[in-house]
Amino acid sequence: MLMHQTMRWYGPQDPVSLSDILQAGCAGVVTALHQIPVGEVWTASAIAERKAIIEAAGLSWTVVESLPVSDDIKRQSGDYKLHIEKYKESLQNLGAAGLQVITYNFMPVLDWLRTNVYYPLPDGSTMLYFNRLDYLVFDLYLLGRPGAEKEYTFDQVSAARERYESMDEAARRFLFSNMMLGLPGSDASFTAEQVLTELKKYGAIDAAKLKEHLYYFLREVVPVAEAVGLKMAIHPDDPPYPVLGLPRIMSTEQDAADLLEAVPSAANGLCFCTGSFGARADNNLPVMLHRFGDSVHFLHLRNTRRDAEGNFYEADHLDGDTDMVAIIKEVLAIQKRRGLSLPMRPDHGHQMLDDLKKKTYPGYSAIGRLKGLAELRGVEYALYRTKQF
Ligand code: DNO
Repeated sequence: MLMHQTMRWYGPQDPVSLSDILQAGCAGVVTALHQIPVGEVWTASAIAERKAIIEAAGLSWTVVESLPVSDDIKRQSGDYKLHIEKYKESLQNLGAAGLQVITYNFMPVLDWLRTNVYYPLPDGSTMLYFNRLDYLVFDLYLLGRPGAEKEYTFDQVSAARERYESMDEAARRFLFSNMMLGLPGSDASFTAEQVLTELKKYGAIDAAKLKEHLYYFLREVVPVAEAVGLKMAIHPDDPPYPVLGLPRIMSTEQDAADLLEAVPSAANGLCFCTGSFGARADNNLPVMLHRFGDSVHFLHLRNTRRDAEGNFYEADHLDGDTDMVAIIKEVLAIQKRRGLSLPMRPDHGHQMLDDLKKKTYPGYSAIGRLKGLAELRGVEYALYRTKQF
């Protein structure tokens, strides 16, 4: 059994069309109703409308990415109980429409973080990059987060100061807007004050508390998912450690084990993102995939390369620190054991060739992702044909 190949599609306004995705060899897309505000119900009609567009293009839609969890739910503040009820209603509607997997994350305030989403490679293509020193510049000087300097060494703060002073206004603005891309619905329109206000709301919430909130949420929604035939798949933190003073609770093997133990159910599982978990040297990805194989409902396959300073960049899918061949071998073994095809997407891609003339969502180029997908499926096919799993 081979993986169910998909690409993420951001909806009708995505510059990468359904036909592009079909031509890349995908059988389906993963998508979300981004137009519905976080916390509101995904109605049966809105789901049916999106499904019809996808199916008319010859593709299927079985995986939602993401059904977002509101910050109220993450903090257990304000309307969180109402949001949970609405989440359940969305799950019921999605299950009734035949969807199978729901991806979500539990990262406070910000989703993924990069310091440069157009980092140039020597061959002229570009990729996503996280530079630790630029991150410090953002935290200390662009955001000016109160108390941040206490979290870094004297040398780190002076290096960041030096870097900040060497940057002109345009470079500072560029860094700020790149860091803001992981804010839901933002495109650099957030001010430092607004971000600080959001961060402050998590002041009293540490990792243990956030885990409690996650498990509370799951105890509420997992029975509904189970009843309507859906599987919940949490996306790991990206990068996989605390950022900007915020707790992060899905970064390590232990975090994943805790989640599965806290709410044991076939409907409670993981979106195994090799790129996110892989940005941390103490995560051994083939070992983790082997351990959690029965609870993996969705795969994001991409690769990162780290250095000793804590920087990482998004490498080619078969390059980088994660042994992708070992991962795909394990996926084949899981699929055989469970008798199913796991949905996967080649997560992120470089911007290359004609991608460079288009404005796509950072990481979601057509050709760059197609290259990644083609390499991954080549590996899978070769291992499958030669029965190496
Ligand atoms: C980044 C994505 C994440 C992911 C969410 C899931 O490219 O992998 O934004 O969709 O964290 O909720």
